[in-house]
Amino acid sequence: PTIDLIGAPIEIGTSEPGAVMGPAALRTAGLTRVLHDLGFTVRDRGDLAPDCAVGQRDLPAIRAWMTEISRAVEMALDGGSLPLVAGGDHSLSLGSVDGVLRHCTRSGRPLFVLWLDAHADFNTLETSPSGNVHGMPLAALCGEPGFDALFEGGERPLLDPRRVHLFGLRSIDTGERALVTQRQVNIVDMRTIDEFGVVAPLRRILDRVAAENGHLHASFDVDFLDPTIAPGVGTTVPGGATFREAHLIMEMLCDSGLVGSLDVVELNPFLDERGRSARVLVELVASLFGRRIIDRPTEMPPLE
Ligand code: DIR
Ligand code: MN
Ligand code: MN
Ligand code: MN
Repeated sequence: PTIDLIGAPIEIGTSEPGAVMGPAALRTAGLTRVLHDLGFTVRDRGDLAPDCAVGQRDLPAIRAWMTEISRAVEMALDGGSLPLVAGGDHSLSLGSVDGVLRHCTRSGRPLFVLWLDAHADFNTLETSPSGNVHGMPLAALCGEPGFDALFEGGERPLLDPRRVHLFGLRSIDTGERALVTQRQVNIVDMRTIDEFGVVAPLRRILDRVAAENGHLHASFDVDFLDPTIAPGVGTTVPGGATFREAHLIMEMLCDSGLVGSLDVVELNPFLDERGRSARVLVELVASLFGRRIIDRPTEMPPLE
């Protein structure tokens, strides 16, 4: 199996500079080596560098980025590789999910998106209190109005909001809260995780994807994690997933064999503490791609 590592050092979508260093920090923390040691062929495609400014909140520049990211992801999938997009702020998922959508439209498989994030990222230009595009990618992908300027002309495939699963939600703006309800986005919020843990809700999602022979795209925002274990992100929200919860999610995703593409986004090394968050992310990615403590039967042995 081959993994295409695609660096997307983009911070146009956020007001907090530093995410541009994310791909470099993930490489420094050993991302490529860990995957290689797990038996994968890793093709590091380097960092994408579209011909535009790297500035912040620059809408025309976002379109150039999205086109590049989308093409790189679609090409990886068409060639049978699994694209791993290392960010970069979460606006990059506009491109990555667009690329996956184009691939899935051709292969005829339904696309499901697992959005591991403290936020819903379902703001529109109208509902957004911040104006930051990293809070908008899902709304844009699902075809909410106002985003056409961000995509190249012509038809673009849209994401079905009923196949989007938010996981770990604990911060949502008033306008996007109304919108996710209206669009029937699936939500496992932190309250649900507190009550039921991560296993039951995630199993339900995975069963659904498997039943429909879907492609699962996982989009991992660092702020899904609790800030005590991952401080290196611009928008920390207290009360996030623990290391054990996140780790178990990765192991379950691995066991499911359903994940066909992955984003790791919002790592801000400038805000990190000596690479801690980057190292946690590499550990989690390793678990998603098959690192385990010991091979064991999937069922617990019966207790005496
Ligand atoms: C907020 C923050 N909802 C916004 N979003 C973030 O600006 O739209 N997403 N940080 O990851
Ligand atoms: Mn495919
Ligand atoms: Mn996000
Ligand atoms: Mn977030």
